[in-house]
Amino acid sequence: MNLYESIESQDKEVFGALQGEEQREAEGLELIPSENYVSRAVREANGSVFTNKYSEGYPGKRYYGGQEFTDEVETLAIERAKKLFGCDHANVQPLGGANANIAAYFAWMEPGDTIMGMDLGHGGHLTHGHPVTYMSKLYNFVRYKMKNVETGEIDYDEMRATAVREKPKMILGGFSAYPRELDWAQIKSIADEVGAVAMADVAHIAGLIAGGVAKNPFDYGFQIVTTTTHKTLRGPRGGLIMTKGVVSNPMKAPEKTIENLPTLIDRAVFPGFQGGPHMHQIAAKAVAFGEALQPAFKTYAAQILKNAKAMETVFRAGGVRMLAGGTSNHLILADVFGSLGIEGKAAEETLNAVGITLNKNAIADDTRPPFNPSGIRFGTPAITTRGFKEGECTRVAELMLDAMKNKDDQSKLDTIRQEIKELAQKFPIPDSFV
Ligand code: DSN
Repeated sequence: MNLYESIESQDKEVFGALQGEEQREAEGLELIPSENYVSRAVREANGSVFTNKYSEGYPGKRYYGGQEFTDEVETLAIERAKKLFGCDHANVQPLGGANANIAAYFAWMEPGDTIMGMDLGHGGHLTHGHPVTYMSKLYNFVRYKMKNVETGEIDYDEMRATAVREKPKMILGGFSAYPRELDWAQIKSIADEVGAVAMADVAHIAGLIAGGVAKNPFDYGFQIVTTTTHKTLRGPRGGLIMTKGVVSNPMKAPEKTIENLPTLIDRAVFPGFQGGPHMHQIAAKAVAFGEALQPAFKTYAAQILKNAKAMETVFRAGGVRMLAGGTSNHLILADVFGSLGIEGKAAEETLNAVGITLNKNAIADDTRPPFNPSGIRFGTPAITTRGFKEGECTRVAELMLDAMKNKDDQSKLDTIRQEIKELAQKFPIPDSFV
C-alpha cells in the first residue's frame, strides 16, 4: 500500500526523501536507544485533521471555539497517562522532552535558583544544565556523579553533601546515557532533607516503567516526573509532565506550594512557555498510551531488557569495556576506543555502513572530543519492537564486533551488510501492536 499517494503526485522531492527513509528503516537496524518504531495507528493520528486546530488552554477552558473533539482527545491522553504512571495529573502538551523539563523548572524555580542534576559527562542530559543551554544561564546547576564508573554506583554521600551545601530547590534524577537504575528512594530522601522538590526525567525509561520492569519514581514520593513519549514508550515525538495532586484554577497564578504544583505546571506550559498545543501530536499520544496500557506492552518491555542483556553478554565475552559494567536497562555504553582501538566516530560510521544505526557517545570522564569520543551508545527498544529476541540480538552484537574489528576490510563489511539486511527483512517493522 502506498501511504504517500498524494505526496507522490504532488511533491516528488518530499516523496523521494520519504521513500528513502522508508527503505533505510526497513533494511537497516535501529539501535539508537532513544528511537523506536510507532504503530500505523499512531502515525495516522499524528497525520490527522487535528493538525488544523488551535486549542490554547486546557480541556473545558480554551481561548478559541470548536473544541468538542480536541477536548475529547486531550482528555483521553491525560487519563491514559495518569493510569499508565499512577499519578493524579498529566500535562500532555509539551512539544518535546526539552520543553517538558524547561516548563517543570519554570513552574517551580525563580531565576538564579539552584537545581541539582546528574553530571553531563556521567549520563545527564543537555537540558539538565549543559553550559550551552539557555537554562544554564537562568538557573544555577550543581552536579552529582558516579562514584565508580565500572559499576555505575552513584555517589549518594557526595550528593547529600552537595545538597546540604548548595541548598537546591530541585533535585533531578534522570539521564540520557546511564545504563543502570537510579535509587529513587535515596534521591527523594536527600531532597526531603534539604527541602527540595524531587523531579525525575524518565524520558529513556518511561516505557520500562509503564511496562512494569523499571521502578516508578512516583512510588518513592517524587513530586514531578517528566518524559518524552517517543522512546521506550513508543509514541509520537513529544513530551509529558506528571504530578500528584489536582489543578486548582488554571486561569489564576497560584502560590508556589507543593499542593499547587499541578496548576503551576499547567500554567508554565501554557501560557508560560508554549503557545497552541499540537493537537495531532496529542491525539497520537492518546493512541500510543492506549497501546501501552495493553498487556502485550508488558511483554515488550520485559523483552527490551532481555535483549539488552544478550548484547551485553557478547560485548563482555568480546573483551569490550562497558560503562557501569554492563546494563540494567535498555542501553549500553561501550568504550570501543579503549577496548578495540576504534574511535567512536569511526565505529558509528562503520556500523552505519553495514546497516546498523547507533550513536557515538562520550564515556564517563572521556578525554576525547565530543565529536569523536571513545564510546558508542546503543540499545534495544526498536529492534525489540521488530520482534527480535535474545538469539537475534546475540547475532547483531557479534556482527557489530566483527564489523568494528574489520573496519578496513570492505569485502567483510559487505558480507555483514548482507546479513543485516536479511535479518531486517525477516523481521519487518510491524504495523500494529494490539
Ligand atoms: N536525543 C535524546 C537521546 O538520544 O537520548 C535525548 O534528548
